[in-house]
Amino acid sequence: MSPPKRRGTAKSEEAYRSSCRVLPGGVNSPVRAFGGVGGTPRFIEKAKGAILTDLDGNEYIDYVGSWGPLILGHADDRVVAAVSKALCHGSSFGAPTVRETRLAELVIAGVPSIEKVRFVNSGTEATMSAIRLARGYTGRDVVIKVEGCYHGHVDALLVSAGSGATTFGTPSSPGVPEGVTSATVVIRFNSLDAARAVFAEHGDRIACLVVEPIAGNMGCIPPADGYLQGLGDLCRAHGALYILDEVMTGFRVGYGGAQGLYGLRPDLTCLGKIIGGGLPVGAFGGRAEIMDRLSPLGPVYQAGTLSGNPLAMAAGIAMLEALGDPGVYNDLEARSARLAEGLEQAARGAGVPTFHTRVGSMMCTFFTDGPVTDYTSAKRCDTEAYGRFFHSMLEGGVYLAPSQFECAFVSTAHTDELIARTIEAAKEAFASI
Ligand code: HOZ
Repeated sequence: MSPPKRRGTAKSEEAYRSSCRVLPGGVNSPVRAFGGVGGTPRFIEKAKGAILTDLDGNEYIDYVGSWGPLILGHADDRVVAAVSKALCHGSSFGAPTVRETRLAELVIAGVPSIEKVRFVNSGTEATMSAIRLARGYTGRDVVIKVEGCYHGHVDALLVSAGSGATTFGTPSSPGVPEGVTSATVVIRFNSLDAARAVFAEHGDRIACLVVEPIAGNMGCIPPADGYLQGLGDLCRAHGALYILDEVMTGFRVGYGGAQGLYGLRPDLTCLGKIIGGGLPVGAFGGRAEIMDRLSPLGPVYQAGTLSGNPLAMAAGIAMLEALGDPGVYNDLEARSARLAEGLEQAARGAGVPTFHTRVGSMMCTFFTDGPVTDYTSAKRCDTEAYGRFFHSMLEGGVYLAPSQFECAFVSTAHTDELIARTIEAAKEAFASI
């Protein structure tokens, strides 16, 4: 591949001016607006493999990968063929298809804690519905949420910690009624003591605890040894459901997700865009006895015209079939390790204080000397330094997340050459800040 083309940003700037006239903030999801790093978002024209091309014709090695799902890279031929074939037969029926059964079988085979699954359209829908199901199943209201974990824009989870460790949270966004978050308690990530305290005080009222097993929305923060097992034990001891939000980690850190990696057996699991090959999909699943409380078998209501959409199911089947080759994960691990080591050495070489985390093909460079183990330590990062690094990388043809508090994702399309080029760009970027 020839060096990334640099052609200015006039077309992206013009596109952004136009979009700002008709879309709030010019975007349909806030982080895309570059608010965390400054400057003008690049408008994407197309992508193939690991390369994004913007409207001006600039090419970037992409480590956002649509925020995680594109493990095979952009426009993977197998996924494109499956979606094209499905589209020729109709884009939506609002009636069952055998593709839904096939994708469910693949998900269940890959994630042993899931006996039955329901497909929805996004990770947000998955977590929202899993919480409703947990409340319906247990007949309890209280939800425990972990600080810094993000589960989509679900009202009950847009919540800031209360004044004490075991007090109920307060809304973190206008428009979320206090009545909704008043049944949510927020605890610190990686602190079993915090979880124990909440269960000790509210144990018989707790419907569920929801957590990202590897935090991916405050940068990438791995769980401390025994933390996730400890949360599961607490849930079991108090009759609460243990919900793992594997929207980012499912089929990413291994075919069995984080639960496969750490040997966990949650009651419910939320999955997202990965199982739709990058198309709009979410899913939640778990023990049959719990899932059967969903309508039409049970009383807990959940529905959607686009749920199990044929295009998304076709993409998901192609994706999971391709990921079924264990070689994929060995390959991803080797490439990701090379990149992470290269970035760490580049930062050290330039004398920039950073703390690096990685689990499989998701990773983060925190602009702090660390350690980063939870939301409080993540917030210590020098976000302005990250912004300078981000822009220097962009200029060098590398597209990172426009926020310090997101992960970098490696795909099978990131060749050795692209990784080497990324490390060279990082050396220059660290030196320049
Ligand atoms: N917060 C989302 C990623 N963790 C943003 C998704 C998007 O903007 O597409």
